[in-house]
Amino acid sequence: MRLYTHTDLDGVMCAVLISCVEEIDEFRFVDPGTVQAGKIPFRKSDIISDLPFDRHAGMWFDHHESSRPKEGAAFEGSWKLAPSAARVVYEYYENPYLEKYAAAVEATDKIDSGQVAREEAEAPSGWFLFSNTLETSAEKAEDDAYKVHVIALIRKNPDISAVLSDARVAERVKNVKAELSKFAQILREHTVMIGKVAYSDLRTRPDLPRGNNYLVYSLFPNAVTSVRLMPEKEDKESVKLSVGHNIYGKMCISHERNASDIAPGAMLKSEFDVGAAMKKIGGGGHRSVGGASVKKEEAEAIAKRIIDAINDFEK
Ligand SMILES: [Mn+2]
Repeated sequence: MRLYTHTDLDGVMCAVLISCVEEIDEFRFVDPGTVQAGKIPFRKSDIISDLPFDRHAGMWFDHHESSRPKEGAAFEGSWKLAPSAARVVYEYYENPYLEKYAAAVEATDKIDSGQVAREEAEAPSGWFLFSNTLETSAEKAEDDAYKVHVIALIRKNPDISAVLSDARVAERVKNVKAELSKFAQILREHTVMIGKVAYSDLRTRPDLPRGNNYLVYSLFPNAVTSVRLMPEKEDKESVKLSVGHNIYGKMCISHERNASDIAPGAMLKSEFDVGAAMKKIGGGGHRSVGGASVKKEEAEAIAKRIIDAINDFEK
């Protein structure tokens, strides 16, 4: 059997769990878009995890709202609205043998649902640090081989300090840390606060090292929202616009804004609808995070308009 799984930590953890229970001969790491495009000739002996559904495969595990199956849809496997697909797999098999992976699944839940502490964003450790080693600027084949290696490693011993002390993992950890500190420095140099928005113009930095999306809120804790311009890798005539609300803002519903459980002065999570704003300019996303690809010459004006709209909304 072949397992098609996502390229991130959740995909890797699904592979760990499924390969303990099923006879998996081969792992393939793909992006959701590739499955959606119908480009993969799935067989009945294939399993899919943390990726969209394909009726040709034999079994499917997922947790994304966008893949929610229709009421009464028949398929082997499981879909649940859970913090991670690994959690869906774990609960589906209910196998005592998998219990030793409980802590790893819990860590995957947190990371896959974006619950990353402020300190972790700046100085990653444990499972979050490990998750950052999975996708690098290396060739895909090299990343894939690394994933196969760590799947075997975690299967043998899911203790994160043991995983991090493996030589191949440690090598990548060193690079991740170096890239993150370079990224932090560039972010500081190219970000300004405009009202309540942290605006990062990274268009002149095609050499941008890998970082993470949480770091900006750690460096600019007063930002309600971040707006970022970045060079588009494939299309030199376009610029990537990303908008996201501060993930450390307190969640609350409008009419509960004065609720007593929210400390005075605590930052509230913005309710400005990012996805809707991005849709208007040809992009998309969720309520709290989204993006669009915009023409190079219009990028700055569009970014400024969005920033004004957010600041107006926040008043
Ligand atoms: Mn996932």
